[in-house]
Amino acid sequence: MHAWPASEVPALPGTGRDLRIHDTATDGRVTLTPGPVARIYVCGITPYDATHMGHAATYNAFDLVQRVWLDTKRQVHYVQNVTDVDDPLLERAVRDGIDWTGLAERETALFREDMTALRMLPPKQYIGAVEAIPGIVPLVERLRDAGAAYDLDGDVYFSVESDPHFGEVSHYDAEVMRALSAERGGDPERPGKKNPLDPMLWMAAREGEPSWDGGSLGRGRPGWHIECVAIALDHLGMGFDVQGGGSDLVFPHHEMGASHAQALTGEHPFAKTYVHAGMVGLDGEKMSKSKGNLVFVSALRRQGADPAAIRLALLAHHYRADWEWTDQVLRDAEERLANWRAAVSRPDGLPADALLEEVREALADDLDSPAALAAVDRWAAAQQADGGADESAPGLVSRTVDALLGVAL
Ligand code: 5CA
Ligand code: ZN
Repeated sequence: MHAWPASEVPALPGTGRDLRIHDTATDGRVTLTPGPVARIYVCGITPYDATHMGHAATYNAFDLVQRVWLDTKRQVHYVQNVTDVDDPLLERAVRDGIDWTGLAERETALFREDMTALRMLPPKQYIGAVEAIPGIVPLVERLRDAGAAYDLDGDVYFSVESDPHFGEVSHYDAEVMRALSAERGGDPERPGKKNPLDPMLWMAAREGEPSWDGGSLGRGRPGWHIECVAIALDHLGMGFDVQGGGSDLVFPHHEMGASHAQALTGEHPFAKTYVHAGMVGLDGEKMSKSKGNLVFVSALRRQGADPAAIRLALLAHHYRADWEWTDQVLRDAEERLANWRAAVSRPDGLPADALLEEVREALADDLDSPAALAAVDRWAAAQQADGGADESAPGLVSRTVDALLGVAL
């Protein structure tokens, strides 16, 4: 699959700081010190509906991670998937009486447009589950041959007991795992499984559903977690720097993915750091396609919202917080954007070198984007009140905001 066009990241004077970020697996803060090429995998959308503000908030968090890395003069190898075949997508296509491939293509195209408008950096590889199938099949065969997977009426399950590190991403107890597994695509009640938590690696072809040649596995389609593992191992390898997603992916998705990869390779860890963004809600509930309580990025754009304001609305919340979308959030962001634009449109201004360092420090401190916005607010207010004679200041502020926050003034 192709990704979307990259917006240019302006160069800034000096060098950024190493990112200190919350790691789910150790439940503590770690300082990331990747090599010259930082490696990140972020779980992509299941394209059966348009990008909502919750998705956008999660992708914004991982865009900031990359911007901090770029500012430390590292390159970034970013990989993202598209879950373009899965139960919810197939169910939606049946409900709406449309072809599932057309639905996936349409929503993925809209996602690309939204990401471009929001100036999210594109992944180097953007890979669909369907195109990953030829790489997934041999991995499942290997797991089965190693005794880490077993057959149940033609479906193939992963045995969580095959990974001694199982549980070390989420640290949830068995009861919580069981409840989350049932809620998020697992089938803990199915009889015949070795462990109720065991997730499916390969689903035998079902009547009326798409299926692919699975070699010795028979016709079928891949499970969800092995999809991301196959793509990440193919392009990034074991021990990449960050796996990212929303907090709803901690269990089972990222726990199971880590165990699949660790059982496959005998190496640990799959990702060095697991980073999770909070959930965006609407009217007291998590925004989700299945609940239908959604505010779409594309709808806001159609209504005339400036993408830069949408992005500022995301940045006004700390990435780990759970927060609620309201119309006021966008109005506040629009006001902030207008203030910033007015401040940088003056021909000269207050020196901004200290501001650059404040923004750098705020982002390095667990991506504290609200603190970064507050620093720019202070500069803009002082600039409007007193002005200054530094001709390079407005340009430096624009470049800082563009390079580090992805906002074009
Ligand atoms: N295709 C899988 C990942 S492999 C998936 O979870 N797709 S998704 O479309 O449901 O979500 C895409 C990304 O947005 C995931 O990282 C998910 O954690 C995140 N996300 C979904 N809903 C919200 C929300 N309400 N708030 C914040 N992030 C969300
Ligand atoms: Zn994933």
